Amino acid sequence: MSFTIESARSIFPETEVANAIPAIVESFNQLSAEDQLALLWFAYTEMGVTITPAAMGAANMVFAEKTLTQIKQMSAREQTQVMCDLINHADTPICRTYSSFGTNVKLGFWYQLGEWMKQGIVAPIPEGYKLSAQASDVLQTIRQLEGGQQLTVLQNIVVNMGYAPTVSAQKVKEPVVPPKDIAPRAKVSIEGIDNLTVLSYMENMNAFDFQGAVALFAENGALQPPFQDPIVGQENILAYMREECYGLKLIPERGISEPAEGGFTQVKVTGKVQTPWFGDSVGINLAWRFLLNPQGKIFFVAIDVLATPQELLNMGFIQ
Ligand code: 45D
Repeated sequence: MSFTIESARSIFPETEVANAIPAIVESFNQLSAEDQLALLWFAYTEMGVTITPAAMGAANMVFAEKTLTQIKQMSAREQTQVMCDLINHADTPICRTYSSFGTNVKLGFWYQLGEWMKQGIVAPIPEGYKLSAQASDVLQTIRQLEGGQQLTVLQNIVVNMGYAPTVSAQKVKEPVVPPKDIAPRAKVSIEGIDNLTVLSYMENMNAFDFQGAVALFAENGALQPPFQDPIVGQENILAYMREECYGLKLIPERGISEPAEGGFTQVKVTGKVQTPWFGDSVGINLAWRFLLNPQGKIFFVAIDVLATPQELLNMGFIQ
C-alpha cells in the first residue's frame, strides 16, 4: 500500500495542534462588525508587541497605497463604513481590491490604518465603546493564548476579510521580486535528525531560496500550512512561498525520523518560527511533519501550530 496525500495528512497523529485558533476565529466571525472592529483594536493594542517597521518594507505596500490614500481622505463615518464593509465581506470596490492583496499586504494595510487610528487620521474606536458580552468572552479567550497563537488568530482574521466573489478570484500576483537580499546561508542542525532533505529544506527556507526548497519536493508533493488544505505540486508551492515566506525565520530544535510503509520515511521536527512582523520578540511553536518518498523527496509536509510548549518535546514515544 502506498501513501496518498490524504493518508499522509495523518502521520504522527499524536501531535497536539492548537485547535483553539480556528474555534476562536469561528466565534469571532459571529460577532457584529462594530464588535469585531473594537475587539481587534483592544486585542492588538493590548498585545504590547510592536511591529518592526522594517516589515513594512518587506511587504509590497505599493499595492495598497491607492486604497489607503482614498480612505485617508474620507470622512470619519465613511472610514468606519469601509472597515465594517471589510469585516462584513461586502461587495464594494475596496473590498474586492483588498481580497486581491497577498497576506503581507493585508497585514500592512491594517497596520497603517492602526497607526492612523492612533494619530486620529482614521476614525478611532469610539471612546468608552463597550463590547457585547459575547465579544468580551472572545477577547478574554484571546488574552489567554500564548503570544504566537494570538498572532495567528489576528493573521487569520485579517486574511479572510474583504470580498472575493469566487474562490479562484484572480489574485494580483505579487511581482516576483528577485530574491531580495538572499539571506546568508547558514547550516542548520536539529537534535536527532541527520536527514539531508529535511536539513536542506530548513536551510533553503531561511535563505529565501524557494526554488531550492521546492526542488526538494516530489513533483506532485504537497505542503499543508497551519489550518489549511494542502497546496499540491511544485509550481503551486513555489508561488505560495514567494508570497508568504519572505522574512520567515525557521528555528527547528529537535526531531525524530522513522521508516514508514512502502519505503517512505516519516520525520517530525519541532521548533519555532519567527515572522518578519515581530522579529525575535515572538516565536510560534510549530511542528513540521514530513513524509519523504523512497527517493528522499518530500511527498508531504504539514506545518502545525502546537497547542502547548510541552508539545515541542512530544516525539510520539510512549511515555
Ligand atoms: O480590524 O516551513 C486594527 C509556512 C483594528 C511555509 C487592526 C510556514 C481594526 C512553510 C488594530 C487597526 C508559511 C506554512 C484590525 C513554515 C482591525 C514553513 C489591525 C509557517 C485588523 C514554517 C490589526 C509560517 C493588525 C508561519 C495590524 C506559521 C494586526 C508564520 C497585525 C506565521 C497582525 C506568521 C500581524 C504569523 C500578524 C504572522 C502582523 C502568524 C502576523 C502574524
